Amino acid sequence: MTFARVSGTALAAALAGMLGLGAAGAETLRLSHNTGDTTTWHQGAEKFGELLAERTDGALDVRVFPNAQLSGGDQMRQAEMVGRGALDLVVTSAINVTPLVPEMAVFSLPYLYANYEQVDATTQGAPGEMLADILLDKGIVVLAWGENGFREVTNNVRPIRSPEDMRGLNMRVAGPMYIDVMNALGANPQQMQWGETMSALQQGVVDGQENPIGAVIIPQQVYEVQKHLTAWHYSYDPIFLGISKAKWDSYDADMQAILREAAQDAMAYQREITREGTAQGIAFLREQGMEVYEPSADELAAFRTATQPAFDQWAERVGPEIVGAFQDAISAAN
Ligand code: X2X
Repeated sequence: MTFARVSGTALAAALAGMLGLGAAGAETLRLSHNTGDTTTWHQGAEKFGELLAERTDGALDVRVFPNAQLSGGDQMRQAEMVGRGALDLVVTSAINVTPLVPEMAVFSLPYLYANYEQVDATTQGAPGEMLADILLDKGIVVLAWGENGFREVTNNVRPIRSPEDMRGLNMRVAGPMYIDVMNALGANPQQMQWGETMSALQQGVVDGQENPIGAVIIPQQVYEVQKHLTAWHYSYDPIFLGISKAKWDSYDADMQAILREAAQDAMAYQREITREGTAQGIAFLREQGMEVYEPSADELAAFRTATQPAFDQWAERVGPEIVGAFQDAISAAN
């Protein structure tokens, strides 16, 4: 019995196809993220691909898959998939990684941060490195930190001015820590994929949700289905651009340096456009007909007090060493 003869070139092309290599020997990496293709997450991911293609003369490029398509719509599964090499790259936010790495909840502890200087002192400094080290143990190399942002609450029932106003509201939340925060406020939290949230809001399955203005609320047009927004800044959520360690280890030091720099530049761009969108965001949302409430310092203090039990519970889960390192960097940045 004889096998059909295959030309060397055809065989190489077939192998290249199996390995994800393009015709010119270029490699296309797959990047998964869990928001729509209009968000700053997506823009940051696309920027990374552009910079990488440019700086490797086309040897490496990136295909971006939005809406958690590559993890069957499950936004929390992406990190685990990257960790075991089933995905090359991920852009996701810290809260989505908490089922795999509970310490990632540190960033989002209620009212941990008061401003962007404090944020940058942690995500762009040694505290961020502590988390990157833990993720490395799970097979994920963090290349750069970007921004989802300060999460603001929206709903269709009433303006939220005090913790009491949250009582009894059915709130969609992204992850486990927010369930405890919402419970502390007397709301009824329900964990749901972001991909299912817009229709749940539209149909009244839930009354409200919480997300950052510049990265998500505006680009995903949450204002079309929500009446009230309160800028309570109750929790900060960073994103990161990560690569599977298996993939990372397949490159030499020069290529790794290009990957890391392209990621750093892309996430710097992503943070910048997210902050710009957020700064202009409240005026824009009012133009769209939303009622936006900006709490006073005293009102913010009341929210902080009401969410303290969830802070304490999760600070314990994260551990004093990490929480302490974050708090020290935050005090130094004041
Ligand atoms: O699901 C959300 O709310 C989002 C998009 O902000 C996260 O990925 C945490």
